Amino acid sequence: MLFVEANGAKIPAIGLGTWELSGRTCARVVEQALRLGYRHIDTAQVYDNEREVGDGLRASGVRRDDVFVTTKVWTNHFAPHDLERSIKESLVRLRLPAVDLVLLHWPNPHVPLEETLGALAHAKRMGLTRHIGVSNFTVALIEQAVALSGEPLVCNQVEYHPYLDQAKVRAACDRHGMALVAYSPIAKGRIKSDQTLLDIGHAHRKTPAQICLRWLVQQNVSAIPRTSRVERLSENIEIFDFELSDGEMADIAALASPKGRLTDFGFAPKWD
Ligand code: 1BO
Repeated sequence: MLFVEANGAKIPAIGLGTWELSGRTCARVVEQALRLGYRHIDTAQVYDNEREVGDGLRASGVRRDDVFVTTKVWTNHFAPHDLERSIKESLVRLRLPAVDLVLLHWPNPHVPLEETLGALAHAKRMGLTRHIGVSNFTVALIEQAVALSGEPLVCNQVEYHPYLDQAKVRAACDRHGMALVAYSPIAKGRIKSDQTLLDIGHAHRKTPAQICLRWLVQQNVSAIPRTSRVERLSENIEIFDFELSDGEMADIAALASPKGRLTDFGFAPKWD
């Protein structure tokens, strides 16, 4: 497994996303993923599955220290005391003394960012998490966050796949030594019948999903594909035995379109 190194963190290049996984399915998929070699699991308070992620982690038999666990604080807990309390509640649900990374899940313009980041840095100093970061932040918000944070921010987790150009956000992350972690990296399955990805996949004997994930990892991005199907877990991790050429990388980047974003909400920031 390759790692993406960022401001002191070593983030496995492929992780398991757990958005929309719940109950026994979630615990089973997490357990299987870890047995197959995944070492990075991504959850969030709002996914309502931290308990099952913890169950899967324990059932896998994989040593806790060998797994990079991320959770995210929902925006209604951004007031300083709430933030600390809610991280402690996440740890109780996960049944872990600390996680590897805590992210602010989305920007919240109603709470001063300085206060939320102050509380997040404090949570890190208290040992509740080894690293801190943000998610769904735009370039302007990254700049503000970096200037305000008392501890290094190790990543910005955003939607990223071949249909969505994230060059500006990637450049901002690079400038500040932060990793970009890609959610929805296979565009919620929309890539399955993409002719460009099928053609490139044919040349490498790989599926379009594997081509997408390889394209991300080759940009030093960490990707967290989600699946509820155990058979897909192996497919998503078998991407370290081939390399895309510069031309193939460019052909995949050219698939981006202004309508490529799949996850948007009324509370989302004005995207770059
Ligand atoms: C509302 C959740 C978006 C992806 O983490």
